[in-house]
Amino acid sequence: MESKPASLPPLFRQTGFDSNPLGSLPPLTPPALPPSLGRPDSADDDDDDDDGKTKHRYRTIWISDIHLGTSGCQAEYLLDFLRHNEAQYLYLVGDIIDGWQLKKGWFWPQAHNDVVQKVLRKARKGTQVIYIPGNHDESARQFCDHAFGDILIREEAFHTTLNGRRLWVVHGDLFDGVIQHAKWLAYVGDSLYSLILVLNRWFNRIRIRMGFQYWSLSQYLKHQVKNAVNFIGQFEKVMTDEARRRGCDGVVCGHIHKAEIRDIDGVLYCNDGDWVESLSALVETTEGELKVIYWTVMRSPAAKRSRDNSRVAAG
Ligand SMILES: [Mn+2]
Repeated sequence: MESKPASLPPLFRQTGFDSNPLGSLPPLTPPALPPSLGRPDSADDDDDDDDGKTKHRYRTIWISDIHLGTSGCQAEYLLDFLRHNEAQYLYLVGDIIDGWQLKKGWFWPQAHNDVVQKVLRKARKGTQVIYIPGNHDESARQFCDHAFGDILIREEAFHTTLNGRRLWVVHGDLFDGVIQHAKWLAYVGDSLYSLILVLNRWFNRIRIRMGFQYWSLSQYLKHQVKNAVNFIGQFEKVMTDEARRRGCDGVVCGHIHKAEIRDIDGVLYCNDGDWVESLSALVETTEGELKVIYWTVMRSPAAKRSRDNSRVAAG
């Protein structure tokens, strides 16, 4: 049975799939991170000791589509996740800081800063952090193959799991262009869709008065929505085909904000989801098993405190 919702997956509204709507972003010096990041994060050290017992340990964690710098970013949940999960390898699979939005208007509450601090601190403490820029943080791509402190910046990476599976790690936006055209619909949300239904009635009333035939705007849009939903299937196919071409057993990507682990024609498709709505990560356990985890509940009072503080900062 088809269980796909009729409405467009919300993420399309978040990211769109524009190849480059703002043109090139101004170069950032130093690379891609706000200047306040240099300060010591001693406050953060305290949090860590709060609940050291509840930590989960993984071999690898992949997260992406955090969109720091936007109000949609669920930084407090991510912070809580980072506090309670450790790994030997941490991959940041693109759209970490949303340069597109920051360019339009600066939005940087404390919690967003804390996330960056937390990642830098993990890197310092021995986690191998690999940052693969996406389309919303594409200005960081100019620093590919450089290191930002302990963080390596790469356009793509290859990860070998404990049991020897070779995974191609990439954000995924570079393969949008191959796929489809109805990108404008990405911005159409549910409420806008309802508005369109109303407009459709008025539109046709006028058309008929002017002697034209009825033409369903809403039906046209529904058809476009179906194309957009279909986009996910095509995206998965293109990504796994590319992984195969690279001699890999699978791909790990983000970009479409839909966490998933699936075998597609013998190639493993893994998507680590996002931190705007699904609050998910992909992990490799210490036994080499891959799974998606959702972090939808805050675990500590410290996280709650930070959430309250960031509300003040944002408000
Ligand atoms: Mn993206």
